[in-house]
Amino acid sequence: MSGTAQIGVTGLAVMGRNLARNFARNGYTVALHNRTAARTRELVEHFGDEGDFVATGSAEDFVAALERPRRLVIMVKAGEATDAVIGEFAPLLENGDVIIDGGNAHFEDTRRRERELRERGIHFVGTGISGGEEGALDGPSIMPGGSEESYASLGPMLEKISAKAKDGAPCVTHVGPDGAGHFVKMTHNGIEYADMQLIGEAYQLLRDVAGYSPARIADIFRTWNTGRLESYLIEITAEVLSHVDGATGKPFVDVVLDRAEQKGTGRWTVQIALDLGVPVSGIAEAVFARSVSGHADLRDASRHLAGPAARTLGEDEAAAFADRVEQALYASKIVAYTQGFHEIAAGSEQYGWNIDLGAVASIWRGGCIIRAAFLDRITGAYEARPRMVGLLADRGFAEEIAAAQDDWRTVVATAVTQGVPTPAFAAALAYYDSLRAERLPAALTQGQRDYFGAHTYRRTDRDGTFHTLWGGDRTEVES
Ligand code: 2AM
Repeated sequence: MSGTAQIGVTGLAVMGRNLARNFARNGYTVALHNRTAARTRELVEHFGDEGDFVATGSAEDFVAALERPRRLVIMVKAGEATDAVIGEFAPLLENGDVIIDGGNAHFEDTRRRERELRERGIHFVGTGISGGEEGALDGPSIMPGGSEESYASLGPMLEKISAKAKDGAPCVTHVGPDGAGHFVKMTHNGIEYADMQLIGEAYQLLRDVAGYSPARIADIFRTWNTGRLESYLIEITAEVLSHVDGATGKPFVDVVLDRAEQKGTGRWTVQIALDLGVPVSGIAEAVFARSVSGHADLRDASRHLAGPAARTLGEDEAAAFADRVEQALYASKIVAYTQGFHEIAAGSEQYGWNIDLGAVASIWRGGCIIRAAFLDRITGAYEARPRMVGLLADRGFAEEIAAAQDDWRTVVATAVTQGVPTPAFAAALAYYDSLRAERLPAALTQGQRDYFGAHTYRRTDRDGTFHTLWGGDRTEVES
């Protein structure tokens, strides 16, 4: 016999609870399950009036409560717990049932789980869910992987509970098979790391070079948020910078310990980029910047390492500099997204996912943290040229960067001469200049490799592989 619940959620900590409530508020009957029964009871006690819930105790009761094909969402901490829960439920499921993993799983784990369950006739949908607790409840950005067939049964429900972009479009798309959804969620977080680091560097420059107070910088971010930089992150930056600490009366940003963590997805984005050979220098610098911030031992050096003489700008100069920082931030942001989308394209190629990059940009417009106005432009650029390698191949973005580049260079140069660390701005600019360069010193690198290790080289003027007899008469031999 089949139950009546259209979806079930197991793992009812805050994310699972809110996702279950979101489904129920949208008219679905939701079966509930949690290892510890108290959480299930609490959900029904506090939110039972929000919709139709079927509270269950045992794994068997949970599975029995679901209509077929069963749709079962797992919301537990990514890693061993996910495997434990799959191991508990899979034996109770039947052909065509769907397990959805909404945790932040590594896409390789998702690929493995999908393969194992497919062999047993069960669909496994690794799903990126972005937007935190609030998003889970009110509408997240959802990045599901898995089979076409599973999306046909699950997609309409996800579309209902997802965030909606300003034009009303649901922030969910079937990203691609097996691990594609979790891969895209990982890269989304990597891009987010870069975005946040770039904003942090802009703030530091306005503080240390322009000499502005946090409150004044908050006003600048508010102004920027009315233009092309409009995004959730710029908006909340203004809120954080204008907040005054209740206990001390100081700017909040001055009383927060300046050590950031770098967990899971940001680090994975860089690790996988190295495996795929994709240059994500801006994202990598963002991860490293957090790492540096966390090394109290290294930063002890702040007591004895010398910097340049301080120089303060006049009022007019400072205002002009602030405008330049906006240009630098925008140009660097285009580079960060270029690098992130390149990684998605490379993953798609490597694993045969056939990911629609424009669709990915469009589902980040609501629910998640990125939520930037210029995502529409990215979607448009990929619609025009689906095979485009990087956003800089798009004429519109290239023109904007060209217009920004003088200010971008001035800002990076100023940061260097004034001793303000801006690793992500500088990495983004170096990336741009590398793409622009007609010749790169890789030619010299190849020469060195051939000299010390006979690694051979190719020539610009004819085909073939060559080696120079460096130890002998330095003639060239074809190899
Ligand atoms: P709990 O309430 O019984 O601790 C986040 O930790 C969620 O994942 C919680 O709902 C938690 O259940 C659940 N969870 C964590 N590890 C688990 C496991 N090994 N098996 C089942 N549920 C687990």
